[in-house]
Amino acid sequence: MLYPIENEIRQVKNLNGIWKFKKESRLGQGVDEKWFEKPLADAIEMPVPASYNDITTDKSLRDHTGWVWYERELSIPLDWMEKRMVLRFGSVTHHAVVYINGQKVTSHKGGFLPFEAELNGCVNPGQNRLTVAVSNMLDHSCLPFGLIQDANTEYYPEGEKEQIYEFDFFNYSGIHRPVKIYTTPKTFIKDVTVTTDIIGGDGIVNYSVLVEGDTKDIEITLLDEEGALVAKAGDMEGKIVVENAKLWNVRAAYLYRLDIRAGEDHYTLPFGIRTVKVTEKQILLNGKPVYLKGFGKHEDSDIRGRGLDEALNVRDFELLKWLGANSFRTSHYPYSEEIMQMADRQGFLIIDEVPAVGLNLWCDTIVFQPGYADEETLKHHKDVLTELYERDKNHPCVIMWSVANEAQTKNGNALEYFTEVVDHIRALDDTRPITNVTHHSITSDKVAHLFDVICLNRYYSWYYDLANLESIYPRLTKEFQEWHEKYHKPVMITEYGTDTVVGMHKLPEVIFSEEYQIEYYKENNRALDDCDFVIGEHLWAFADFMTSFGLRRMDGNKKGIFTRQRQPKSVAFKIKERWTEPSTKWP
Ligand code: BDP
Repeated sequence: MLYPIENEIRQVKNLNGIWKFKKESRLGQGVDEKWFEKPLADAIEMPVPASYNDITTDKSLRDHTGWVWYERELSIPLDWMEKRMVLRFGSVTHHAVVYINGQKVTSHKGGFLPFEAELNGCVNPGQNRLTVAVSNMLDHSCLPFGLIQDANTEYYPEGEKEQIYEFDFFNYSGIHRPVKIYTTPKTFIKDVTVTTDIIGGDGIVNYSVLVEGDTKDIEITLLDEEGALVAKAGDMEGKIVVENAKLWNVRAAYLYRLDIRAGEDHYTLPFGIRTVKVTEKQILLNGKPVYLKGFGKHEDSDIRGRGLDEALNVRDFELLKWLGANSFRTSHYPYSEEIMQMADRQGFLIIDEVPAVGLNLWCDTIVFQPGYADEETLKHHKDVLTELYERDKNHPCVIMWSVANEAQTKNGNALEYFTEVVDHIRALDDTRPITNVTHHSITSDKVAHLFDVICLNRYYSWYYDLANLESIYPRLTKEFQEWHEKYHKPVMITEYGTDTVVGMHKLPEVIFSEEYQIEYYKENNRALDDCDFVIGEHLWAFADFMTSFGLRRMDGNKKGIFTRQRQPKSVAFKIKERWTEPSTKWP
């Protein structure tokens, strides 16, 4: 799905800002009372994009399970009526039903990917009413996977639902990414796919353009970063050779542009020329080994929750560069398109993950039965992979797809389930490696052979063998060796960390202190340095983040190298040393 752009043909109108907002007080109230038919009564104000949970002082809204309603005026310029008009949501978490002037125009399931609706025939010139119903309920057919049950009526208001989920981040909800209307001509460029290869010093650019409507008239121009002409082509699909190509490299990005004119439409796509390959011990970018230094992250901050925040994103990238990081994983769901574009421009390598997080952990099995992951879950898993691929396929920053985080991959139908998942994504994209991030041991996991890289989350001396720092080195080296010897694939640590309370100092170190976090990483990194098949280290986590409330979570997860406000804990300076001064052995 193409990102909306503006040029002399296409226009974009941003609908971000303050919307009207109302929470249902019983499930189904909005539809029963037809809230979409007239302006929302007794509404409050709500910013878009943002999670709604932390904006007000209302506890029942923060913890709400069910539907909320958003509404705003939509003004359509008269001259747009002749064009094709598209309404586009960057993401709505997790379900959306969209109405214009009381008529349903589209719905979408899945909280982290964009969706669109054509507006022709649904809008009038001048003022219209846009209403969006949003639900945060997660059941077995959703990703993330969840269960919904009636809340205990003795202690909860009548009819209240309780959401059970098995992932360690707060279920932030709302309209999380920009809402836009854009125009195209009636015959329009619907899609563009670019893949690249390198032969000698030349870049090979394979492209295909999908046009909807009646035109054979197509002109493709390949431009370099300064806008100078590199090559021209005149077919809907083809191969362009870029002699002495400037490659897109880690932390040294170079973006060409494919400028497409089809009929009256015009679209420009930035892309990079690069290859990604995996050998038995390495991951190669443009034929050269790269060691991944970075994090598992979250889209998460004070007040706006998971809502897009450009200031925060720029700050995060500045901190990544300050540390000498070169990569991150979109744990545990696809991040905004704006983040992916920033990574393209700045040369960060991304492991792009779908929201299959905590899949069936509590059931301990995948059995294809109602209430467990079943055919509906699998279908949605494939749909989300398709949507992610269609959104992100042209981003050079995406070097690997991750199909799940800590899914149950040891019992029941796990092998059957994940074989289908892997076949699905491989059929869509044969240019990128695929991984599954696992917490399982080598003896319990049944699916590792399906993937190209073994990605392991490991918490020795934290969740296992707490406070036994001496156990880390022997356990990690032994275990990593075993994985590598069994599968002959590169291994990467995708999560390791300790909850650390900023400002808590203890000598000698004790758990939760800043000193413990330093000693913990020191021991782990010593082990990683002694395994030559390890292709990277992603610390858990980049910054502290909000979770659901529980005795193990004091105001969220504190495993950040930075605080939630993006200030460094002591360990950040050690990591910076490790990642920026390769000759300096830790510490
Ligand atoms: C891992 C999960 C991650 C958690 C982390 C933790 O993948 O989402 O936040 O543990 O407990 O198992 O901090």
